[in-house]
Amino acid sequence: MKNYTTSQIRNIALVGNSGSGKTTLAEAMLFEGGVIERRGSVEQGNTVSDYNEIEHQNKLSIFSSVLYTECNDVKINILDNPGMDDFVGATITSLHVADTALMLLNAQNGVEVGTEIQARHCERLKKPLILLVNQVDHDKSNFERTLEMATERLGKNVTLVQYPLAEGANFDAIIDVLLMKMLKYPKDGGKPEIMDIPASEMEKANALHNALVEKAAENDEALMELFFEKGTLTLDEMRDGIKAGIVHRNLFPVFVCSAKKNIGVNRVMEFICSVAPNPVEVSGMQTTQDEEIKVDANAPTSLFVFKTTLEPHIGEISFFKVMTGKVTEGMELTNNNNQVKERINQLFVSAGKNRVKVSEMIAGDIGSTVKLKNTKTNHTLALSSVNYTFKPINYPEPRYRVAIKPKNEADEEKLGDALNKAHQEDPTLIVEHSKELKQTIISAQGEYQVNILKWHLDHVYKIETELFSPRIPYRETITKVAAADYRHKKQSGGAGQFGEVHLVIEPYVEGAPDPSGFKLPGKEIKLNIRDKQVIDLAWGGKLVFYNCIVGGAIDARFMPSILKGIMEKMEEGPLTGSYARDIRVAVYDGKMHPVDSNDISFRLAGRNAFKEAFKNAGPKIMEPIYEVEIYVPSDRMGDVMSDLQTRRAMVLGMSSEKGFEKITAKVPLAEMDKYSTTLNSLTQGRGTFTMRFAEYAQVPAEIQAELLKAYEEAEKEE
Ligand SMILES: Nc1nc2c(ncn2[C@@H]2O[C@H](COP(=O)(O)OP(=O)(O)OP(=O)(O)O)[C@@H](O)[C@H]2O)c(=O)[nH]1
Ligand SMILES: [Mg+2]
Repeated sequence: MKNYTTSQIRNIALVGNSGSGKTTLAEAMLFEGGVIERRGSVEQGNTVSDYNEIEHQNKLSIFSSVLYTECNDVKINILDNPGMDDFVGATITSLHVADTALMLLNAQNGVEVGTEIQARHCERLKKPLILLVNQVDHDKSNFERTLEMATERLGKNVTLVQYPLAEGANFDAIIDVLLMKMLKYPKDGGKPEIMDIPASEMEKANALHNALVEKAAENDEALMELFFEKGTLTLDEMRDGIKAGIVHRNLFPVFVCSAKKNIGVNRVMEFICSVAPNPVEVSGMQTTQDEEIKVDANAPTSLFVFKTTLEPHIGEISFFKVMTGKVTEGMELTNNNNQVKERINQLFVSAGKNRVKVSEMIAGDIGSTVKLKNTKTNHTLALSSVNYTFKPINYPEPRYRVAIKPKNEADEEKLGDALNKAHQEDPTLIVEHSKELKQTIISAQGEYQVNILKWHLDHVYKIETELFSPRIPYRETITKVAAADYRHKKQSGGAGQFGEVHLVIEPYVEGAPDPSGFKLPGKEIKLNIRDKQVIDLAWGGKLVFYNCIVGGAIDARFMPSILKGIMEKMEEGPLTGSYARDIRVAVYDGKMHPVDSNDISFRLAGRNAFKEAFKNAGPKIMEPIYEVEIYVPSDRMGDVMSDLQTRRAMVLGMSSEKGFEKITAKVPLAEMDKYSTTLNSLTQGRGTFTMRFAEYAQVPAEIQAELLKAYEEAEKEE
């Protein structure tokens, strides 16, 4: 392979709804560029991009893949992504390093929910966008409607460059209003014959051409003046104007094709080469210091590692984008995230699982290397004169939780390892061993994603596992004042144990003054605060501990033991064993024994006094509440709303957004179990949602009763 300069590189991410034809298009692009000699198909499971067995079984993309092709002396790096929202992590990774997004619209369906979601990610990441209406050869193709929907969603920047002369089985010619030519394709696609536009289409083509000229001129004042002077622009002038429009997202040009029949693909590639921005012409990447680093071949070498995969027989492959300078075989670089030196022994250009060895790569290019020991996704590798570190890629919050355990306890460690690797490959799979819930919890984007993980555990790692509903991280607290005295006494031969603690507890309220005393039924307690400790609990909330002992009833050296005992009970709450929070405790009296009092006696006395008081202090269970944003197609709104009603949801708002309704609601985590699956079936896969933790709130009385009962039964079993 030849060495390319930065201006000869284009980095394109393929995005679009699942089934729009991204993988099929990538295959045609590789074929057109001469990288492969035969085009495979998704049906036959022999495309370059979908090379994993699990992708063949499912007949869709699950991982993103890095591919390349060539056209007019330009190297196009293609990042083919899964369209399914469960794998959105892959798409976000690719968008992060791509300079332009090529968004496929399925001419059968127009703008679909995946289109919608991915358009939003492109918007957020400010990625230039080229639109490609695919499947125009399909009998259900409806180009006009697709265009209308795209304009409705993306606005007036959507600008036609091409339209099909005929759709469906007769699709073999494209009117190109940038070239002002008709491209007529042979039966099996490939290179078109360039012809004059037929007279019958001339009026329409002229009108669209003028609209395109105007749009191109809009982005450049000099061009605008030229346009007013001459009434038109040359092809090169238009290309400059269109490029400026694309870079600033003021222009989303529309192309048409049939990826399957290889009609129109060649022309899109040519447009990418001649008009789409090269890596220097778009914004750079942010560092952890919020500095922007633009692609620059003349600066000292730095690379950003955006993805790692595990390949059988090879091990870990690290994919990177060269941000500055160039990388050469054998170069020694420093990992700026952990200061470890890494040697780049081999450099590869990838086309799916096929790799071509190269000796160097210039800024802007995308490549891979193997056997980096201490470098992971999101790390920066650079020459020692470079001191910045690139910001890690930001992924959406998880929306699906599940608990996992090995069927065979001996596999515990092996499972931990495998899950760790899975997280490396897909950062949206988050694994946590929760000490609190005593479960290993996987947080993910959806059930489908977890099923794919399970398949890998079964077939690749050969670990049998069980998935089940995860516990909810409840919290316990109190709602009123209560006191308790507890005497711990033990005399069984030898040394005895003795400790007595009198304490009073009340709810902690932010900003409330320290208590001076309490009037309780039949009892008045006066408090004389000698010491106060405010403890920020690791699980949220506070514990305030007052030492109010007078007259040496309990030695100061036993106060830490009492606090330790209370903390033990806070960690394993008296109601259901969940963490307790937001409580003030005042120890105001007690008794000691000159010989038998020791640490353990006071720990137990403190713990049991606290437990007793807690039970009389109007104890309440609190549950995590999430703020959920749901996007639903308008016609499914009713079903989604009635389902929410069964989930104790509090709807906060509703708004319409371009054919979709957005519902914002607060929903208890306990009611969100498998919500992504339910929403999928309620909307035939057209709905989507995000969720993030909002607050803890008291559970309703009937649910508290159920939880208490369940805990008692579980305790009995143990
Ligand atoms: N008729 C027709 N079918 C197409 C065309 N492009 C793709 N298909 C078919 O549509 C289906 C989905 O194509 P893929 O290329 O897997 O779509 P994708 O966008 O990669 O899908 P995901 O990987 O799930 O995101 C396959 O059966 C393809 O053969 C096309 O231009 N015309
Ligand atoms: Mg695909």
